[in-house]
Amino acid sequence: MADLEGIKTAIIKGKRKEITGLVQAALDENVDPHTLINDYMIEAMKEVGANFEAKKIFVPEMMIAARTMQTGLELIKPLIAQDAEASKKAGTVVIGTVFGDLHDIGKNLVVLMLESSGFEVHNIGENVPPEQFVEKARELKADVVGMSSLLTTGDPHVKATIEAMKSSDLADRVKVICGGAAVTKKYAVDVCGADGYARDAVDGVKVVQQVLGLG
Ligand code: B12
Repeated sequence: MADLEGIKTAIIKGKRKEITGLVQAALDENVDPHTLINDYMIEAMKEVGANFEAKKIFVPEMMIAARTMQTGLELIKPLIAQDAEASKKAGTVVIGTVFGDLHDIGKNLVVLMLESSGFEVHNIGENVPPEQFVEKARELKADVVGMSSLLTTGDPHVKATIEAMKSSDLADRVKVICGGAAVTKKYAVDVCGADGYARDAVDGVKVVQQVLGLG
């Protein structure tokens, strides 16, 4: 029987060699990939964050846990992405992590979910300055710009990025949405003037559809 708790533990403990076998066994037993990600893998990362906050672990352990998560996700990605090509394209989304922030796991999950929902997605990476969001949105003819922020020190960069988008020539035609553990709806939408906020990748797809007036 699939060892789902084992998957969670392997991520928390950073057992990168074990994760592949455990995830593959779960997939072989037809465990839903979304259940695996949402109920076990993301939950594991939350616990890693709590352990870091409680000073039970430090940056190196957090990094090993993140790599273990990514190794597991690589196996699952093709299953989630397989229907994507057929339905392209509901719109174009440019997405990146704000300046000063290197966290990419959550953003990459949002990319995956959007792609599998028929959007053309351009992942412009991490540590992205505000002006680069604007340039890329223009160059790639984005309908939506999404930014991810995991660090509370990133709040000014979230604000600056939204301001850069809203004061540019793209303001009328490109919607701006935010996500990531450091951002709240109140801050992103009410304070900074974003068009939308999503708490997770599934919600992210809904919010993109919503700001584009789709279904
Ligand atoms: C893994 C991790 C790391 C890894 C990152 C590896 C990587 N490749 O991403 C490493 C070790 C590098 C790291 C470094 C640091 N980290 Co760190 N990290 C984490 C940890 C444990 C998990 C993050 C994660 O991947 N979560 C899993 C994903 C799936 O969740 P998520 O990112 O929230 O994304 C979901 C939603 O938020 C949403 N979403 C995310 N982005 C977007 C974007 C859009 C557009 C939308 C719609 C939705 C959306 O959808 C996603 C999927 O559902 C968090 C703890 C936590 N609870 O978040 C700390 C955490 C974010 N890190 C923290 C800190 C302090 C740091 C460091 C400063 C530590 C240090 N002293 O060096 C550095 C900063 C480096 C930098 N400049 O960025 C703090 C931040 C505290 C704060 N209040 O600012 C946290 C909260 C830990 C803690 N509890 O103290 N970290």
